[in-house]
Amino acid sequence: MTHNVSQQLFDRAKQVIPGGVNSPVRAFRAVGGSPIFIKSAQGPYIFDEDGRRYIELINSWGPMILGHAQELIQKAISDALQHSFSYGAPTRREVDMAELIVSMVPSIEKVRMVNSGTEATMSAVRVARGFTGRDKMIKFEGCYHGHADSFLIAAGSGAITNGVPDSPGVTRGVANDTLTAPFNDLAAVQLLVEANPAQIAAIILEPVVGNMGLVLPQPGFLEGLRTICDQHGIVLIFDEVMTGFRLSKAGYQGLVDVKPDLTTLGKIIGGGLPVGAYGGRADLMNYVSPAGPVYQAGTLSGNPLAMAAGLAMLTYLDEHPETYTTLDQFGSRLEGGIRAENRKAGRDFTLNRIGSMYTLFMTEQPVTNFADAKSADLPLFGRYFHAMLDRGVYLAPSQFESLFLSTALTNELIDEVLAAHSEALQEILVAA
Ligand code: HOZ
Repeated sequence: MTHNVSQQLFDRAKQVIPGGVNSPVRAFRAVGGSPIFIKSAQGPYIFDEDGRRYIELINSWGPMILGHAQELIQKAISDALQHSFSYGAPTRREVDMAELIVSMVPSIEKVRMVNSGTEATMSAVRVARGFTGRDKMIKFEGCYHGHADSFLIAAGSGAITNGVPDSPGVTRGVANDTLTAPFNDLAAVQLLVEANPAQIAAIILEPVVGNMGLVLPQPGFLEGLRTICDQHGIVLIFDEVMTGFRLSKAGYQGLVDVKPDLTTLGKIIGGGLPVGAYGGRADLMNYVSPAGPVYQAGTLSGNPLAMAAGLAMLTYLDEHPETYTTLDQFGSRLEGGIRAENRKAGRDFTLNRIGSMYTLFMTEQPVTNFADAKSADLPLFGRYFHAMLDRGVYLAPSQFESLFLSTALTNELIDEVLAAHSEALQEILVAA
């Protein structure tokens, strides 16, 4: 299908923006073809520059839990807008926001606002290092924690999509301090900890991974990590940039009996505006400047527009727990329908889902870690992606991402997605 205006914009973009995009996955390299350029979005729909409408299953990669341009959030931003856009000084909303986050997420006793998930994760690890006086950290293959140097080792999301899980430009020294283990492999973590006695400051993970496609923790994995951290004085960091306030009002940690020491949050707490935060145990957070010696700062931190949007969003979620039931019902209807269509087509593709997040992997083997995720048939995924796009469904342009549902969907729209899936499957499997 041709997208003339998008193609013209992409041609112009490539002259002045590296690869024509401001974030690599958007370039469609993993699925072939040229990216569609977005003009606007409303509720469950997103519209491209060529005037086409799509059902939205990316939702700004997570934050649009209530759908696009939600009135409540629009109003909060427009009210805040009247009073200027940035002060670089403390405001009432930041206090309200911190109090709300602390009340919603039991493991967070103090919280610091930043501007992105990347800032949140790099700052959280710095706190862990400052607090423990140790240099090393353990991350998991295929987990993605933003693009700070120390995380670009065996990284997921755009890094794997574009084939650079270990980015050039990261010094050997930094890389040496990042140890990696396969996700869900407690024994591997234990070995790393024993081989590096009293040297590991932090273990960081997405407790539910969204960045190698959706991968769930196996029973006992998070509990085991908690025990190892307690035994060895290691700071356990949950990166809930994607799952925070999406899977429950306390994030994924609200659904399990494991509390991290620090939690990182991102775009969701800005209702889609550029925000991040890190928070956790007060003794750890009191290490952050100016309370303590670990430096971290930012003029735009706690930006009034972002705080207004985030406060409106989180207040709504706090007061409307039925949101999570609705999201899960949509997820369940979609999962049931996709599985049924797959069976009809004779291909039992793996579908991982929790609540409103899911990934359909183009493999029939279970996906519990990065190696499993990489066994997916990527060319087949590329054809599926385009077959869905042609039928008006906007999916993430990479196998190694999660999809996100919003409450703006309806059962009828889910059924439209299922009809598109059925046709897409026939098209790509006939061609295969
Ligand atoms: N790494 C992001 C999703 N996991 C992609 C962000 C974007 O391109 O907007």
